[in-house]
Amino acid sequence: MQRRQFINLSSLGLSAFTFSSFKSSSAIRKPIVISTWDAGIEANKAAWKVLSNGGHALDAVEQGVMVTESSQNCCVGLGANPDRDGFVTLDASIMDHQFNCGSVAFLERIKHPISVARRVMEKTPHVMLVGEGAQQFAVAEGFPLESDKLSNDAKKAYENWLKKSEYKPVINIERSQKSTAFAPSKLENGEWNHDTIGMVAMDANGNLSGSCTTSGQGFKMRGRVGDSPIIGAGLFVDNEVGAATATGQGEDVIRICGSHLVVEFMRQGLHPEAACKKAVERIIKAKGIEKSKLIQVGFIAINKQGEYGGYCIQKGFNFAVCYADDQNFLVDGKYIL
Ligand code: SD4
Repeated sequence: MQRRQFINLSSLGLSAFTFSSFKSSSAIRKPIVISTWDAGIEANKAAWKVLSNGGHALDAVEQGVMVTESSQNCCVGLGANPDRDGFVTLDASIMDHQFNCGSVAFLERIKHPISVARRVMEKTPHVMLVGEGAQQFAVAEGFPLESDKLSNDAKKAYENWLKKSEYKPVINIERSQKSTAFAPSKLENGEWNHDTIGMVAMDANGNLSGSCTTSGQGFKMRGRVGDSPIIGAGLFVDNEVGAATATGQGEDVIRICGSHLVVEFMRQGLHPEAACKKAVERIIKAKGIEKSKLIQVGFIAINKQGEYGGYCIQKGFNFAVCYADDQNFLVDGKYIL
């Protein structure tokens, strides 16, 4: 790191972090589910149904994000923006409390990649299937092959994008127009960029699980895979410690094995929010402040005490927290830059 950058980081207090600055959210709180962005509110409701009936965290995180995969107003699933060749390709991962995990990447024409990821975990000797092979497996497992037609919004966005064909991820695109002015999920010209939901939960038995599903970044290169299906990057669960998931610029999450790093920071005793903050700092340190200003990455995490937290590079990230029938609310992620 250059000296100037180091000085900047120091002046921002990045290297002077103290645990005491993070208050515990409460004593042991379970069940609990948290998920990225404001689409997380609806997803949490489905997850909470499972958790509040004594169900397993694994079922909760699958059913929770399936809501988002099906949603017409959210670009996680098949209605999302295509890659630059005009195809929607999906990535997803799931992990339980015993280090079992499964993922799919570069999957086309399947409505619920998260459920295919779970089947990979439960029915194959592998962790990850991609592309054609993942699709073949899904079809063999009874998942219907959906149309490859783009949704109306995505078609418009793609036609618009083709005019310049510039790959320019837009930060905080995931936030809905309703929630805040600074980050509309749909741009005025009808363009969508990328969208993801990551969810981590602890059930009444104290077991943790997590899920992450995405259409990846809009207008990406064909074959591009982000962090979401990469265990340790977009998602990680260690039932002794906690669980974490990531959103934002996947390449930068992969570079630092982000979600695994967050869990390891929690293992060292950090509160989930502090752990997320340190992982964000790691990205900024690696990338430098100026380049970091151009991207967004957000992490969320829970620990075995049912404490939760999130942190991001810059203003605009939020996450949904649910731990009771009448407690499902959005939290603005604290940010560094
Ligand atoms: C990716 N991390 O494919 C995902 C995108 C994302 O909110 O999280 N969008 O890089």
